[in-house]
Amino acid sequence: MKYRTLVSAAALISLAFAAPTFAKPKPADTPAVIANGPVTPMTPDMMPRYDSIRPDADYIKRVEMIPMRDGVKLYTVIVMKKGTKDGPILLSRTPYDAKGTMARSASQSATEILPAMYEEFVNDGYIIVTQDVRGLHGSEGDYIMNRPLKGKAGNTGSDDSSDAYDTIDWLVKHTPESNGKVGIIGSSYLGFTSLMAEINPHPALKAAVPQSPMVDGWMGDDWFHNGAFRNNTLSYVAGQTTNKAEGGGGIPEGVGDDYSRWLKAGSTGDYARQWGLDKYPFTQKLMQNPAYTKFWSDQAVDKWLGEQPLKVPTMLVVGQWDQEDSYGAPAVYRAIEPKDTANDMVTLVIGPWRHSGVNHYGSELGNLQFTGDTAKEFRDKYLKPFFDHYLKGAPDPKTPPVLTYATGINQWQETAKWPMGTMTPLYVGDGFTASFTKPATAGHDDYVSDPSKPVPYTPRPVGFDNGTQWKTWLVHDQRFASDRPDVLVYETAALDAPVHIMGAPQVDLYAATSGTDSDWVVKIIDVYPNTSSEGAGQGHVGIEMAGFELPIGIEIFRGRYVHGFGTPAALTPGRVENYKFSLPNVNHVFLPGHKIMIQVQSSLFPLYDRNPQTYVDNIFNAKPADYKAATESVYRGGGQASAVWLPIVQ
Ligand code: PG9
Repeated sequence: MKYRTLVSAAALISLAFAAPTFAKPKPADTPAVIANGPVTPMTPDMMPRYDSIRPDADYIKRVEMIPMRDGVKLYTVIVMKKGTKDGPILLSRTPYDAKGTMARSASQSATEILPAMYEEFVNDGYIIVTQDVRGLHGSEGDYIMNRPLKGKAGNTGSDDSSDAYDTIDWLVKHTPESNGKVGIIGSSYLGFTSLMAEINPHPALKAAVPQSPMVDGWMGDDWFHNGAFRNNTLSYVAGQTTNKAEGGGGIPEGVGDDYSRWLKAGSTGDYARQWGLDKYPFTQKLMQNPAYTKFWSDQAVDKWLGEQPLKVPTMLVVGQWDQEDSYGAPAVYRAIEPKDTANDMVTLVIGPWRHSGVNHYGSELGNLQFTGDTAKEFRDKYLKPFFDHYLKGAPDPKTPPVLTYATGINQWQETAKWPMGTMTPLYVGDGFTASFTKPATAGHDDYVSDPSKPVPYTPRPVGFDNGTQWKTWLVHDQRFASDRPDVLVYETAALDAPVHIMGAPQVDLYAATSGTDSDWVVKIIDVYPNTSSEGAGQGHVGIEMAGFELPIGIEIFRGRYVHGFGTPAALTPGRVENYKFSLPNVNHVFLPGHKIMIQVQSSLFPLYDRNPQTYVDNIFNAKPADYKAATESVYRGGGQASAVWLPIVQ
């Protein structure tokens, strides 16, 4: 009423002051009004939801809040084809949004809403279940990054082991379409939750496939590698541990080259403070634990599994060029394989993949092309038969103890154990040669490592959020680094016979610095012949491979830990130290005509934080004045013969 009164008074006033008089609208101008028609009420128009699963959908989807033993309920999405019965359950437990994972597209087809890796399974009567881990997305409770096992690292409550147990218990009791058997699978963080389910496992858990699992975040999975910190993870922490209702997106840095942005920021702590990332509890834990403290050693999942009886058939999967978690699967394999006395419960798989590549399209990686979709080949020929046997009672597929894809000759190989081969030193020699013969003379080669001009880990512009660059940097041609004066390059003569390695090359570096701390980066590289004839039929793309420097392994080691990961100490300027560390596990054949190259440098930026090269208590908080150029010396021959020891089978 009030609104109408106001309007009529205003109308009268305006009419009184209006200059021209308006002609009365003729009847034809007036829109036709249906007299005496139904009066449509002005009621609210919002629908509570759209029922996206139509009657003709080929699947059913249920969303359950499954209660854990402490009362916390976890958001769980269950999808199966209509008509499923006696179906095995394939479970994944994720920090990356179960709801979104199980709705890849808006479709009436199960294979279109599910991640591609499930196609073979859901079409064969499997029940696909994905659950948000405690405290994230749809699940209740508080979130702790990689929540430690109860009784470890100060955790006195539930963990991903008991949450998996309670989830499986509920699923087998409340999913009438299931056959009561459960498998668990997942990559990266989901590899971690898969492993956690194997500790005090529920009796219905019959098989596990942890892929690129996060196992030891300091040694070599995600957060650090041998003590060097991985800068890209700070935005991950913000994305993962910001209240989901507030978005939790990436850091608002804008566009541009991460190399210059991080260099300008100073230390990693400076960068964190600049962007407010130091406020995040987990970032604070990272920065409070730069060394291998109990915070880290108490969370080493391989140690936990090594303390447990082996109860669940396990297939550990990792990519040969896994840029995020190359450490975990081989570490767990080393820990549990000795318990597999019949050699039929634990399998290690190393495929020609990037991180999580096993669940995607595996026919190529960067410039490399393989024999076909190696990921689907693996899923069809090995992964599904493995689950079918344990979850559906299918015949034993005789899954091999070790399955690796021999790059270079591009073929799957099954072996009884891992690693294979005989450790053989490839020495760095004078004249920047590399040879299996120990150098006759002793000496050293020097370079100046300047923290103001660190070696990029991939050609600039660097974009941590550039997915293609991030997924392929470990197979990027290393010629962008070879010509730098702060990269030492040693190479063999062209091989006259294949050199086949199956295992983890071991760095055996004798080096000194004029500073009081230093990082050492070592790469083993397959150098393609400088002709374009190489390529046809060898699984790579022709001319681009002429002279290509393909990394077969790259790793970093923070020098302060040379005498113990838990006991960092300043280096003595000029004193030669012996650095021993592992490169990733590989199956690779260096073909005749190729050369084997070793590169040595002291930074891999901005992926890894810069070492100021003067010893400070905590590099996260290094000051600008701490960053000093240093002369680095790599020793060869005599009693200090630097080498990379290769696991040669042929
Ligand atoms: N490997 C992924 C990751 C973990 C932590 C930091 C950055 C990346 C992952 O678990 O998905």
